[in-house]
Amino acid sequence: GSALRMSSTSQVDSAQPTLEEWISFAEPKLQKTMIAMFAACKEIAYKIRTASCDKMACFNEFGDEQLAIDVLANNVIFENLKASGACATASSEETPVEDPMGGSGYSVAFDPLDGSSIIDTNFAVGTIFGVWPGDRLVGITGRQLSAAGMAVYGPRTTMTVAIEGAEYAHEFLLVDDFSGRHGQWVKTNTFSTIEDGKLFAPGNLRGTQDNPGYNQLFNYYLDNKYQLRYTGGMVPDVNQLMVKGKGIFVNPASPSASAKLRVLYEVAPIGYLIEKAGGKSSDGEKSVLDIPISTTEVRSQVAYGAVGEVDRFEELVGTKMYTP
Ligand code: P6P
Repeated sequence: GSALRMSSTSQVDSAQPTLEEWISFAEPKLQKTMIAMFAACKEIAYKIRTASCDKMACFNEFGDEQLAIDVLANNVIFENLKASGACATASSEETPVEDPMGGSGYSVAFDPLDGSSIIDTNFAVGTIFGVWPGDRLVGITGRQLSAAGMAVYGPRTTMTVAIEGAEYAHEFLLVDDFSGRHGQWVKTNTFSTIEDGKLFAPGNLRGTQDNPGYNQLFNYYLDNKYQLRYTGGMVPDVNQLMVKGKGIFVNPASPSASAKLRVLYEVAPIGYLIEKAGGKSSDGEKSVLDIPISTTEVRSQVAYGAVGEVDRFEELVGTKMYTP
């Protein structure tokens, strides 16, 4: 079936619920945790647009040196989670230890600013987060996730989330048009299907040199005239699969390039979003939601996207060159 699509993201009308209206079905502490993450990402979106970042640091409109934008984003998220009262533990890819948040209910692992190496080129970057019940973030898997989300700081600021108790993934737009809904997160899309389709985002091209299976997969895409869409920022590169409702994103490991992406902070939360949006995730042999998160350091190769496309990844690339 075709993905459920609401009106285009450029128009916002009163029929579309705000985040607070939409999320009212969820368990109260999960609501608080999610609302805290949306509030943090709204603040990060503003800081990114107003800070002029050179390679080392950022300077605000008054020329005061700010913390490097990803450290700043890190702090904003910790502060909002502490203020929520619903968060027991939080852990950031920037500071990968489990920090007590003083609350109770859920624990949040996040990558505050994924793709900070492409901020200076003004490419879209994002925030990735996963919400687990309880107070620990190791000895878990993605199967236990209560919710996950990723904010996309592009020409528009959007947040794609999935949450237990609701089917599919859901996109919210941060309204920034000085209308009556300025500053509100408003629901703009529902993502329910990712079809086999000629769109691919191939990470880690070094892997094609010493991973015969990846070479075969890459040639399959070329021979079948797939559209290549890859920015080097996983958040927009994955978000396009749900918005377009087709395609595949791969970041394979190979002898010359070991697995790069962290399971706790990136791979599992995005795997949850993709599977709730009707797609498939894989580490070459199984869903990324089944990768044991024994430490904050666990990394994995990934493929996300349409079932048939990910099946092909498992068939051609699999785990021949990489032991999960
Ligand atoms: P490569 C960004 O640093 C990141 O973590 C992901 O956002 C992105 O998909 C990946 O690394 C890019 O890796 O090897 O293609 O540059």
